[in-house]
Amino acid sequence: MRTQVGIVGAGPAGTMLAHLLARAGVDSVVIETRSREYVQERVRAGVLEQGTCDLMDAAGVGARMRREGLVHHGIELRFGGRGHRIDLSDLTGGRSIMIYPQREVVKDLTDARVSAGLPIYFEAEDVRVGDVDGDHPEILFIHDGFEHRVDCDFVAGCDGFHGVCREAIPRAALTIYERVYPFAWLGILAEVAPSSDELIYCSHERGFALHSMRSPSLTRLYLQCDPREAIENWPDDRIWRELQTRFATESDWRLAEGPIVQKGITPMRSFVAEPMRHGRLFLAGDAAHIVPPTGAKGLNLAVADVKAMAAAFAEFYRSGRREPLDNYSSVCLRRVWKVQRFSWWMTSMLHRFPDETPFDWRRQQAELDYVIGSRAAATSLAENYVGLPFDL
Ligand code: FAS
Ligand code: PHB
Repeated sequence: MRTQVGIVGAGPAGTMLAHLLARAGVDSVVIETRSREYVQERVRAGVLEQGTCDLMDAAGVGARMRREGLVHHGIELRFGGRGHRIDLSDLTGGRSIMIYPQREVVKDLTDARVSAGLPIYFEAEDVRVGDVDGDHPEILFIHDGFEHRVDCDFVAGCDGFHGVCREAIPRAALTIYERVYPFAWLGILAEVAPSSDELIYCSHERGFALHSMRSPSLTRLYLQCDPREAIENWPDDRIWRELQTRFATESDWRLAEGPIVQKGITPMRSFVAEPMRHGRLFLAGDAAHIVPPTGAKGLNLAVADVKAMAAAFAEFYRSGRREPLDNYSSVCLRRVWKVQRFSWWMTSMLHRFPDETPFDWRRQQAELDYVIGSRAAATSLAENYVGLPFDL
């Protein structure tokens, strides 16, 4: 088969790119290794930046998000047994965030793709990309036992950190920047109403903890743990005990507990592969970069990448201009590195590091105290958290 843009991966990056291209009249084919059910059930991100929500609206897929999502105008920083609200909307001229699970975003975009009868292949096997250096890139895969080849003008690598597209770029052509953190997040989904209306980022001497949510009846919680931890060592009662300890305040505030329906451990890293383009292969999202989830940026950064990529492809097919395509990597990386900085800063401020000294702990507490006491510092956190403008 032939198409203009072959898209590998049907996560947020791949499905958003396909949708934006379709609206611009650019043909694409999406190839995904997992089943539609798996991709739509995977528990991942939960926070959408204002810009992501605005793009969902503009792309005609925001209706359910607006109905079911939870708009938040602030977050709490909790340390020293006390909570301090950061008024995101007051500090950013009315911008906010939306709690709307990544899997719902992917479901909305996938439903739109399938409803439009546009090609998307789930459960593809042995996916390979070829001739990305040449003029005739192709994607090869097996589906329902048959070999398929997609001849394309361009390939979009939206296949995540463990995909095949970044690996198709000669190692000598890439510069890799990476920082692996000496801790991980143990995350749970609990069938209980959230204990707070907003997210709570908690710095505690035993480690970081985060209270988030998925709906008025589903709480999402994380606690910092050793990256070598096995989830089997964390029975439910141990998880709740540790969370209660870390979230405890001077008042009698307690975390509401309920049945844990999902638990897992996620490693933490900062990672960037430069450039995000090689020949006719363009990388987006986790295929090109990973941020520690402390800043709630992974999904939003993927969306920012494909917004730029879709515009560049649309301009190429409309006018033949190649400049936006040639500028794609540098345009994305300018935002990527600002988001890397913010995610690293939030992570470094809120987590305990095994090699830290008592000085580091006091410095971290002072940084938190500065953020809650300075409008300038709180504004810096807020404008990054709600999302930097796309056209920065
Ligand atoms: P994705 O990884 O989401 O999607 C890539 C897709 O490509 C997948 O569907 C995969 O099956 C498919 N694929 C892989 N190899 C392929 C191949 N060879 N051929 C075809 N398809 C292939 N971010 C946050 O902001 N907040 C969070 O709380 C958060 N939690 C996370 C928890 C976990 C366990 C993980 C792994 C990530 C988390 N993230 C979080 C980051 C996450 O949300 C990503 O940033 C986001 O999924 C990026 O989207 P994509 O770039 O589309 O990559
Ligand atoms: C989540 O709800 O999964 C979430 C929220 C904020 C973060 C990370 C994860 O910073």
